[in-house]
This record gives sequence, C-alpha cells and structure tokens, in this order.
Amino acid sequence: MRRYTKKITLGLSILILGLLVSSSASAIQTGQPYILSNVWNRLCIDVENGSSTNGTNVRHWGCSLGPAQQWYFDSTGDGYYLVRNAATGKCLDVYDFSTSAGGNIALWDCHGATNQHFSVVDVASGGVVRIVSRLSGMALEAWEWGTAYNTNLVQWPVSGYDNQHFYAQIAGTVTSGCPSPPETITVNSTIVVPAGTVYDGGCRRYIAGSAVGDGSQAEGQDPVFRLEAGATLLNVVVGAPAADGIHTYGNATLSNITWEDVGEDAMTIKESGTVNLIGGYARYAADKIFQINAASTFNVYNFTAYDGGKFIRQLGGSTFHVDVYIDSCDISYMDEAIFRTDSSTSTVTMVNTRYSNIGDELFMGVSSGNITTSNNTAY
Ligand code: ADA
Ligand code: CA
Ligand code: CA
Repeated sequence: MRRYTKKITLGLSILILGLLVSSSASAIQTGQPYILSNVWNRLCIDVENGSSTNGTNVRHWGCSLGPAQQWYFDSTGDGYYLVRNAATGKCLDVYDFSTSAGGNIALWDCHGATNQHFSVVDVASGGVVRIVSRLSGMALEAWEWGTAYNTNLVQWPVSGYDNQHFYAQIAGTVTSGCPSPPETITVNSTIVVPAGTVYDGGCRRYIAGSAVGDGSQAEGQDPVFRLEAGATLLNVVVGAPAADGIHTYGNATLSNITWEDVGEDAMTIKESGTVNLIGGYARYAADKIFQINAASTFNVYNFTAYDGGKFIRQLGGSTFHVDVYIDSCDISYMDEAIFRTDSSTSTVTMVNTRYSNIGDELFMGVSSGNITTSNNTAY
C-alpha cells in the first residue's frame, strides 16, 4: 500500500463505490459507458478482438475493462435502448433477426431496427440487470452456463437464473469482473491451493489477518494465498491489508484477480514455472507489483495496473533467466519501469498494450536485444 495520500484516495474510492452500489437500484443512465459482467461467470460482455466488422461476435471475456467492453445505452424514446459499444460505435444486434432460443448476439451498425432494441430490467440491488430483446422477448445469457473465456453471448427465454444476469457498472467505477464482493474473509493463516487443483474465490474479498501481515513494506510477511505446482486461482479480490499477496510454486494460472490495494507486493513467483495471469487489476503499490524470485516464464494478459513503483521486478541482483510476456494490458503511473531486472539474459515481450506515465524507462536493465515490442500505445 501507499502510505499518506493514497490511503485517503483509497478510502474515498471505497466510499464512492459504496454509495454507487447502495444507490444503483435506479435504472440505467444514458451517456455513460457501462461494464456488463455476468453474475454467473464474472466475465464481461466483449467484442471479439475489438473488431468493428459487421457480424463480429459478442461474447464473454476476462474483464479488461477497455472500450471493447464498454457499452452505452441509447434510449429509443419508447422504453428500450440501443446498446452501443464504446470502441467500435456499433450496436448489440440479434443476428439475422433471430427469434429462436440460442440466436446469436453480434455487433452491427446501429440501424435502430427492433433486433437492436433491448429493455433493461433491475433484478437485484447492486446494479444487477437482465437485458431483453424487444424482437424475441428473450434475455441475453452466457450460453450453456459457460465459464470459459469466449463463452458466447446469445438470447434465450427468460429463466431468472444468474447466467442471464449482469452487473451493470459505470466504467471507471469498476476495478474488475468482481464489482461487488459478496463478503470479506479475513485470512488468519495462508490459504494453500494444493498442486493441480482449482480454487474459485467466487469474487469474495480476502484480507490478511494480523498473523499473516499488515500490508506494509516489511519483508517476510506471509502470503494470503500459496499456489502449489499446477494450481489455478480464479475470481479473487485481495483487499487491504494484503500482506505479501500471492505466492506461486511452479506452474500456475490466475484469472480475474483484483488487488484493491497491493501489500508488500501483489504476487511473487517463488519457484520456477510458467505463470499465466489473465484479466484482473492491481493498484497502489509502494514498490513492485509482481516479484520474480526464480527462473520462470511470466505471461500477463488483459491486466490493468495503476500506481506502483514497477509492474514487474526480477529479484534484485539475481542473474537467472526470466521471460516476461505482456499482452493487451493497461499499465499506468509506475515510478520506475514496467519490467526491471539485473539479469543480462532475461527477456521481455510487450504487445497490444497501453501505457502511460512510466517514470524512468519502460524496461530497466533488460539488454536491448532482449526486448520485443509491437502494437503498443502510449497515452
Ligand atoms: C526484495 C527483498 C528480497 C525479497 C523480495 C520479495 O527484493 O530484497 O529479499 O523479500 O523483495 O520477494 O518480496
Ligand atoms: Ca454472440
Ligand atoms: Ca514480497
């Protein structure tokens, strides 16, 4: 965590988030882009590859929160909305005017026919809505209760089940696919995810008890989660105090992890392996966000990081070999760098990524021949 002002900022944002959540039983507002995350799988409604071609599929994907996942509700004037994508300017469209269960939802020029008219019905507090086609009377849903990335968004008769319910949250107020953690769990001794198993946090918030750590810059705090080789961690919100975050021992996959406030650091690769981090968000790190303490491959996709010292740090003074791959991320306000190493053999590849306000240089200590970049955007 940041000391001083950042704490105040965090307090304010939690307050603002709380106010929004408590008052969000109200209807959708026009003129504001929304993130729509499925209550069942916690994935976000997303335009495939951000493409603006008519007929591009609209599906579920890890919540990167970017414009391809932001939707405006434009009133038709008679109780319905066109649902317009912020990245492409195109609209949600019941493909081919289908009135069948399973009819596809895709992207098309906003022509305003009834296959682009949707009603938005509040089904629970916290901004949970059902989105219903005027043409077919059917609800948008995660097809066949899918939980994987790319699960299709289709229409189906209204069922009342969670795969037809979406958190509608104004972009900028949401930090992940877990906008409203259902409960906060205090972790008094590290949660160990055994080798080869999956732990799904169900979007709960986990905070460290005092025996685990206080989230300060003191080294030697325990982690909140420890992932043994081959473990998978899903849908977790790590709140303050976050102690020493998450430790991985060998291969690991982590998807949709949000650090509301980074502790000593957010995650440490403790033993060699390939670690895949997909979707999620981290903010307010006094120093490093991700720490690499063993030769490994670290792949980061669709991750948003805001306000830290460096996004990724290979253990100071170490010379083992690390490969870092950063794809489709958004990284801003790092005092030093995106990746810093002291190893002459470590490599970094960064593609399709937006970045802003990176203090010293993008990559510190990386030999120039070991840097590959393409299709990145400074903003
Ligand atoms: C610093 C510290 C190391 C280790 C590391 C970490 O690099 O010097 O001893 O604690 O942080 O894993 O967070
Ligand atoms: Ca679809
Ligand atoms: Ca640490």
